[in-house]
Amino acid sequence: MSNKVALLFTPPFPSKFTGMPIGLLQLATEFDRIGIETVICDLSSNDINPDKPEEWNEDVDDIFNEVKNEIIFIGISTSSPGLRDTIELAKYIKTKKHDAIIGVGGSHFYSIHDFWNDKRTEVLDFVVYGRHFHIKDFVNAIAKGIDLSTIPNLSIRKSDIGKKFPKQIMDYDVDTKHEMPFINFELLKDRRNYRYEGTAPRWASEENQVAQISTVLGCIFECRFCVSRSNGVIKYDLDSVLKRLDELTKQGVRFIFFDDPTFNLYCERNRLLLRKIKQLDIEWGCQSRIDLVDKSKLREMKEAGCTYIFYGVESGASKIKKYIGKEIPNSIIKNNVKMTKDLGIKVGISVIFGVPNESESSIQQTFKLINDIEVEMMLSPSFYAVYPGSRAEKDYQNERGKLNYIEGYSREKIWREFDDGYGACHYYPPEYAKQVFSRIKELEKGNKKITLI
Ligand code: B12
Ligand code: SF4
Repeated sequence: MSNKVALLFTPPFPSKFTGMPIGLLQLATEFDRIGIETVICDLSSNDINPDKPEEWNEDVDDIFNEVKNEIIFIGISTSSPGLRDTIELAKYIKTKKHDAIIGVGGSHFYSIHDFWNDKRTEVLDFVVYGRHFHIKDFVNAIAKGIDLSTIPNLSIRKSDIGKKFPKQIMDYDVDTKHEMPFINFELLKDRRNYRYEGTAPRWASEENQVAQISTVLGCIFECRFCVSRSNGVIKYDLDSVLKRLDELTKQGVRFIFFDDPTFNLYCERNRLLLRKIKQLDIEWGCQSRIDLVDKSKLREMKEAGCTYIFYGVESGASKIKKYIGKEIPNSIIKNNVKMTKDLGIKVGISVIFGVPNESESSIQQTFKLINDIEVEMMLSPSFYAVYPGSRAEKDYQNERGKLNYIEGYSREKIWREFDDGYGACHYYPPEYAKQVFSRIKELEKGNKKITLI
């Protein structure tokens, strides 16, 4: 190891789900590979209130007190709702280290290319656009002090706002073979926080044996609220995926969450993947579109060690399904949830409220669908959120004007009860969200088969 260190942060964010910061882990793995120490401070993984800086400043202080090596890089990874607190975090870091150069990347920048035009971003020094980013070249440039303007898809602030290197957005070449990068999960010091809301076996998280990977990035569907489509699809080359799975089990991993937007999409590839997973003697979970499973597929998944599937059900009302662009009939939903559970696989479903054309009747139809599913399942209520890059953003822009990417987002406590709630932009006020949530709690009380997550 050299005497240099890279500090990697996520902003404080009271997210309901404590997934791993995969982008940061990829960066850390590359720094580590060339002998540079890394410290990952995943403030999003703790249930920290961003509005109480004393709750997270202390964590940042500890890092600056403990780090002995020369800091050669400070980076923050953010989603759109985390942007405001990314700026707060960067400001705080600069009180600790005045000459810090802070770079940002992550999902917010999949579709935002005029980032510097906003004066509030002044505290940030460079930004990485999208996920088509050459990590190896970047890390090398940082280590050797090479001019970062040579790295594609990266934009650097010059001394004044507006004076910057021109953005260099490279389109993704669909024919390129994408090797799945190696991720060293051991660089994440404590994996106990990552329990996947009870879906990972407790022993696995307590013994740091959990991992989270995506074998495919992006999605071919285009549900109105979702940004997964906006940055193209990367299907990692299957041989490299299989190799990575071997390495993970050698690292001692015994539970994997496959965070592909929808795990069962590419049938033949998926079948080969399942065959491999079966040999590994691990438990795993995934998320999937519910119309992409059937009995034989579910059986294959179960036999390969699948213990949990999360389905995006969204609504029981056809007018909402039509609006969001996910028209899966209730009969398929009921049937496939039951089939999954009957095969011994735990089920979680997400339902979405606050869609612009929501009505009393559509809410009731969703509640009815939930009650009609006659098996135990976990229920994750979500609230229609407008994120950059989605079709919802275009609607919003036409109807209400441009999204305010930094301050236009909800901060009230009630939004934390929903996935895609806190920190997002909504069509409805928090009072409405409160009413909806109290009805969901009533539903839970009256239905012993559901557990809210
Ligand atoms: C894993 C995941 C999570 C995990 C971990 C998130 C994290 N911090 O990494 C958990 C479960 C915590 C999570 C939570 C949330 N998520 Co999420 N999540 C994902 C998921 C499934 C995969 C993301 C991923 O790891 N991609 C792979 C990595 C390699 O890509 P990447 O992070 O973009 O990193 C690349 C580059 O951006 C770059 N990079 C990234 N960070 C940095 C930093 C620096 C300094 C540099 C130089 C480069 C760099 O390097 C990487 C390699 O190219 C995506 C959906 C998808 N399949 O893409 C949604 C997604 C990113 N999540 C989303 C949302 C909305 C959320 C939540 C807001 C939900 C909620 N309300 O609670 C929270 C926000 C949490 C937060 N901290 O801000 C949206 C983001 C929309 C948006 N415009 O921001 C997505 C796209 C899902 C969707 N379809 O809408 N999420
Ligand atoms: S909601 Fe699911 S199916 Fe729809 S676009 Fe997003 S990832 Fe794809």
